[in-house]
Amino acid sequence: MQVIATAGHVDHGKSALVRALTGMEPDRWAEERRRGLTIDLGFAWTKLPGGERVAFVDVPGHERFVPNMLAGVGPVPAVLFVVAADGGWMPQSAEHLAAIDAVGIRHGLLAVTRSDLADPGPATRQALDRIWSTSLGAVPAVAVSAVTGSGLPELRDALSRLVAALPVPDPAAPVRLWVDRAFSIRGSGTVVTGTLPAGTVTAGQELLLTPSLRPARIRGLESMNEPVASAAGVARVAVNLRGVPAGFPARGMALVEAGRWTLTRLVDVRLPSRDPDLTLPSEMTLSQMTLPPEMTLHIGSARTQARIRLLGRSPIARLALRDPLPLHVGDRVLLRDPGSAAMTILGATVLDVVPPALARRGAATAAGRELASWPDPPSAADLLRRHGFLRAGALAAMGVAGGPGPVAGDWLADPDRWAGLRGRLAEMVVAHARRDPLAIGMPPEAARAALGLPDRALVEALARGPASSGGDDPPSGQVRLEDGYLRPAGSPQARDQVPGGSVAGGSVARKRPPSLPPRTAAAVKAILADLEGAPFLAPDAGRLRELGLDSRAIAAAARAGLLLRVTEQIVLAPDARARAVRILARLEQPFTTAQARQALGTTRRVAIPLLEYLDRAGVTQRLPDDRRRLRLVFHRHAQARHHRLGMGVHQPGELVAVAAAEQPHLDIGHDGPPDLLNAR
Ligand SMILES: Nc1nc2c(ncn2[C@@H]2O[C@H](COP(=O)(O)OP(=O)(O)O)[C@@H](O)[C@H]2O)c(=O)[nH]1
Ligand SMILES: [Mg+2]
Repeated sequence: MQVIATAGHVDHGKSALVRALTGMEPDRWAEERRRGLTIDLGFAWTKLPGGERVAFVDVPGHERFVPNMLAGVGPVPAVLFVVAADGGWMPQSAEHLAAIDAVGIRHGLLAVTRSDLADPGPATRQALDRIWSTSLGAVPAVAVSAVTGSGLPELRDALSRLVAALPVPDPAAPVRLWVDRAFSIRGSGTVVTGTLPAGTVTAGQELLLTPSLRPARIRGLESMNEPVASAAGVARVAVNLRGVPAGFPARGMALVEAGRWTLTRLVDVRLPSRDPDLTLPSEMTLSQMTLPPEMTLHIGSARTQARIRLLGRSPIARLALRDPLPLHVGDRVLLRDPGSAAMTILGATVLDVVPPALARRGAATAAGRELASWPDPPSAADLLRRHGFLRAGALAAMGVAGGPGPVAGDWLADPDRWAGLRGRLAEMVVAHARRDPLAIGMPPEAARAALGLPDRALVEALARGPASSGGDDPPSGQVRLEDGYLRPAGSPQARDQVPGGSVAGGSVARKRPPSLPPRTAAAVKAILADLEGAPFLAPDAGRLRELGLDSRAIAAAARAGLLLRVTEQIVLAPDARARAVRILARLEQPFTTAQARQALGTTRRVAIPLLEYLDRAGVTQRLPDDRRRLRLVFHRHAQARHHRLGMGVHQPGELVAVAAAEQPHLDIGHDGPPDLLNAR
């Protein structure tokens, strides 16, 4: 199916022609029929000789009803341009043609009507000459009479050829159905009609009604008065909506698919660099022409007011819309100045539907220069260059396909911007580490804010580096992300300075520890040597002071996985916890503090905080009588592994030992119980 709109001056025979072609009455209103004047859009359809079905949107020709005409022409792919043989080229002939050109309609046909009243030759030549230089280009012309019927078979054949040559739109394209009529039917409820230019609507589908974004489910669907389960554009459709009160929908609203359009009040557009208004000399440029500060913007069946700001001396303008519209990059919008003496109709191409603010001095001029160099329509690369970062979903909602793969999550990045940021992040992290060597590293959130990035995941992706980085570190130095902090990659690693054997194996070895200043690393080495023979005799305050291990240094060493910090002042080797669990598992359960202290070979000064630490970690359970027992704890991974290995029955202690030994180091001094253990 195809949809064709009529166009042409009032009283030139548009409605009569549609009536003759379809046998249907396009003038729907009693007032229209009484006055013999089309006021609003009319709809009629027929089958062409080739079997193709075609619907006509019959528009009013009178200058007072140009907005209605634009609502009808907005979404259609082709026009039937009508000129009366006895009337010739008239003001609304010119205005309609300018509108068609502004919308960018490329397919059409000229019908010279009332050819029973005058020689159609002069009017045909006049019209073809005008049409030729517009988006319609060269069109076939047919002389007809709606009264005698002469020329009608030829016109039908020409329409058949026109329809056959029209492009078939993508049935998977995003749905945007501009409402041109809304009414309610007793028993059915709210109905809206429109020309579906592309995509598919289906009964049961949920769409959103703009600008409110009110959800509206399709209860039923008709195309040309016949119920259908679905309709693919191009089609005339009547949609029965559920969830929308009668009287709510109106012309200019649109039914759209969620997530596939950008509802916006601000757009950057390209104006024609030459004014198509035929009343101005054609060599006059926009910069010489004074645009009114405000014009009426039309797209589809919608119209709203647009404040216009030219960006520098370019043909680029920023439009601030009174009402939000569902738009895509590449959309054609029409700007009209109803107040001007000389009619002004401009077609503009939407270049950006979420344009960035123009805050800096000179930003407008720079933006104008940049956008003027963009192709029509702009590509994903153009938009990414402007925005730096866009979510894949946002780009899709702009109607822009393609683009590079995401750099993090669903974030797309401009390749140049991305490369530059990697260098800046490295510099920042190095500077941060130099300022504060004991710091755990730079929080990614701080880096995100400093780089002005929209999401921390981008910082983390920058730190991970390009997937295919060669063996050599770039000279600027790279960054690594460890334990949730950013550190320079090239810095010496504290762990290398500690005897390998004294560092706990397993879980700690999986992580790359951050660098510690040499003094702290040496102190840790000394502590671990002290603990070699008596693993639960924690160094006392004097020893810590002597080694220069203040609470900051202890915290840094604990984060690096080199020490287990039981409390601020009680530190053990990182494997102390797993060792303690193994020892306590051998005791009869429950056990007293004294029994535990004895088995661990330590003092009350260490035993009590250590047991409390194990309580918090969910390893031990303190009973009301102050005794403790090991909890029956299943670590998810341990449990999974047991199942995988087909292990049979286990003693509670054994399971706990497996679970606890598999825990990565937990510094739970401040944060309470960790969530890594799952008590059952
Ligand atoms: N003689 C003659 N009259 C026509 C023809 N087509 C339309 N008319 C008359 O011209 C007038 C305007 O026609 P109408 O279809 O309403 O024009 P519209 O304003 O372009 O829709 C009406 O009185 C029609 O009867 C035609 O081919 N021959
Ligand atoms: Mg009419």
